[in-house]
Amino acid sequence: MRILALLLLISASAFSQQGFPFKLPKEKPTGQLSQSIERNYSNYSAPRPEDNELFTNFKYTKLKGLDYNNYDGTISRRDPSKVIFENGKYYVWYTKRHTPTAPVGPGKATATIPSADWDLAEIWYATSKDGFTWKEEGVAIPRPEKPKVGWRSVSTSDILKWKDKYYLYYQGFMQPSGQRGDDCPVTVSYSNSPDGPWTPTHRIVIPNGNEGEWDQYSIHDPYPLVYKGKIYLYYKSDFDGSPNLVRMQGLAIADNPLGPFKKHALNPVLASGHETTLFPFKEGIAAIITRDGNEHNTIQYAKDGVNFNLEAITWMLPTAAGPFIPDAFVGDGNGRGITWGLSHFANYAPWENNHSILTRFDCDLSLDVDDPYMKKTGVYMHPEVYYNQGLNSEQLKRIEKQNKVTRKRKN
Ligand code: AAL
Repeated sequence: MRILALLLLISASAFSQQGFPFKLPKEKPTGQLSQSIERNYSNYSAPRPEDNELFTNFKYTKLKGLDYNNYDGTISRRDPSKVIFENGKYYVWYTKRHTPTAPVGPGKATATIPSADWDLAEIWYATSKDGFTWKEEGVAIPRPEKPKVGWRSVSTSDILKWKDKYYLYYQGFMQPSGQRGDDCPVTVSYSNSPDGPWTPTHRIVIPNGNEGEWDQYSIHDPYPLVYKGKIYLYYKSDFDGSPNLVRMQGLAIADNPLGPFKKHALNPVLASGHETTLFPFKEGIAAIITRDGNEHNTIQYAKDGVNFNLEAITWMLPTAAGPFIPDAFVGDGNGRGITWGLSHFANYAPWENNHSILTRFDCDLSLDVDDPYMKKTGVYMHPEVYYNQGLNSEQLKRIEKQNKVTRKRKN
């Protein structure tokens, strides 16, 4: 009986005699743990962020070589593709808008004046020797004539290399963005060389969902990877119809780059995120989740490319990131991760000059790099960064109202 009691005591808590150990155990301690400690061991690949391969900070560097017309809003570059390395240099594709004015909203848009930052846009590309200085090479995908898919705008592209051919997937707008919503399907062009010429299919390759389905209006941010010998193309849709749209990501899988793509039965496979960035990691797929949903500002991982779990919480994540993924199209179940890429800063100027700029980001989400500067959890921000998130006039009014109530109560 006494032996049994002793055994029970030992199994109830491995550290009950001395309390939680001073040296953080590398493995989950046996015995009863608080929910937080339990989660720290069971939800994350390591109990310390420094050892968590999917935790990182992000560092940003201004790009050299791209001109923005004095940032007057007439030139915008945004939504970079993945970066690939071909012919001794890095390549990136992106949405470029070069219009007489900045966007004016759907009510005032015309055949030449854009409604949104990505309206009346084309897909351009640039190359670089070092990833910091970029040379704009020219247009890859111009807008086709009406009524072909993308006649109003082509935007938000991403690249796939498959059997020595190149495929650019992109959003094809048939109306100014914002007319009903940000509605479009996805189309594809292909080429024998990253320098083009590109042959448009003029076909919708990822169609909108049926009426009443979550992705009935928009297929955004097409993001192809090669995984398990197939093309895994992730995409976003915005839905729910409320002014605060819900954004989630789906997955469509194909054996052939021109389709047919079959939407996954478990769609949406990611409940959070916007312009989601994915890359092969170990035997699965990792995702950088920004902005939208309960799990924004996290990095997630799906061992099977479908069922994602939260692996790290971080901040200042790159918006619409297109990383350099050396093994994006290998699909051998041994993903090595990423260390840099391009992303964008939207709303770079006030509304009259509204446009976006491309930027470089660096990180350590790689199994082959160990950069301690990327693993710090306490990053210093100048107080001005906080004050820039100031209260608006409506909020100030609300506070004044509350003050009045409080003052009355005291009297
Ligand atoms: C971004 C992307 C898509 C949208 C628009 C341009 O947030 O999700 O590309 O259509 O904005």
